[in-house]
Amino acid sequence: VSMEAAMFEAVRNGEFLLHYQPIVDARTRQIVGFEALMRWMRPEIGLVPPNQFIPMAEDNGLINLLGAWALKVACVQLKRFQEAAGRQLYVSVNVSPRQFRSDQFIDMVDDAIKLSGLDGSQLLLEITEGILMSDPEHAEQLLTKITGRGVRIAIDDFGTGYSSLAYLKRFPIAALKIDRTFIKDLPESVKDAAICNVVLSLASHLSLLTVAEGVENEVQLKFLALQGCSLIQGFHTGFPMLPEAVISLLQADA
Ligand code: G
Ligand code: G
Ligand code: MN
Ligand code: NA
Repeated sequence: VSMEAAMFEAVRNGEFLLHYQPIVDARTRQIVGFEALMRWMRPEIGLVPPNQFIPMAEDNGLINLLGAWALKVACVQLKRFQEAAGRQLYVSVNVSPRQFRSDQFIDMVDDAIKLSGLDGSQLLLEITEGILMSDPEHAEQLLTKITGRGVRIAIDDFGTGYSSLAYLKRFPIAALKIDRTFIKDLPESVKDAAICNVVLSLASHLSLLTVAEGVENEVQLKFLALQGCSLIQGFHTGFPMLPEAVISLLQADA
């Protein structure tokens, strides 16, 4: 069977799952939230990473179904995480271009919030610069609706797209996620250090949250914390993990 046929079958068989990667406060190192990351568990093959199926789901339209599912599951799961932690957390969910273009997207967000009973402010949606630039009029309208629910927007892979800084002025954005490519050679790389420094300064002046992605060691974390980065996500502070592992971690910590 083709990969595409296998995907449709997989949706029916419930073969998709979400891993959750901790996002921690750069100073206190306390977990403040999680990014939900989709995986496909194929029988007899194993775990398939998103870069091998998201582009296909984007092409064949399945991403709308998968995305709606991920949104609901992540919100419901966050409720359980909060119970384990005894405090408020947030969940960050990736939104693909096709989902963002869909007229049903705002209803999916509303459904996920209603079903989970979360406050809108506990959901953060990650979009890329390209999504904003391809149809700014639509983006502006949809983002106004989304942020009207209290839901926050983060720019994923910040600095890697083809866009101008003007969109930071135009759109209601709450957070910048600094792409891993700018983090991995810190602090030795003079260029990466300069880029991070400027992005963090820009974000601070615009009152935006910053999340450094792909932080893999203590030196990188210290460097970023010192430069004023608010939040850290990476293997150094937590791998993507199954919900049961998240709950154990939060209970041990509570
Ligand atoms: O976990 P991993 O590094 O393999 O994820 C790679 C990328 O796959 C993420 O950065 C994200 O852009 C994408 N991705 C992961 N989960 C989802 C999801 O639920 N929806 C969408 N649209 N993309 C996702
Ligand atoms: O596209 P997006 O930025 O959402 O991708 C997040 C991806 O990055 C996830 O697939 C996750 O598995 C991966 N990731 C998370 N932390 C690290 C890290 O510290 N190092 C590396 N190499 N990858 C990471
Ligand atoms: Mn992301
Ligand atoms: Na990213």
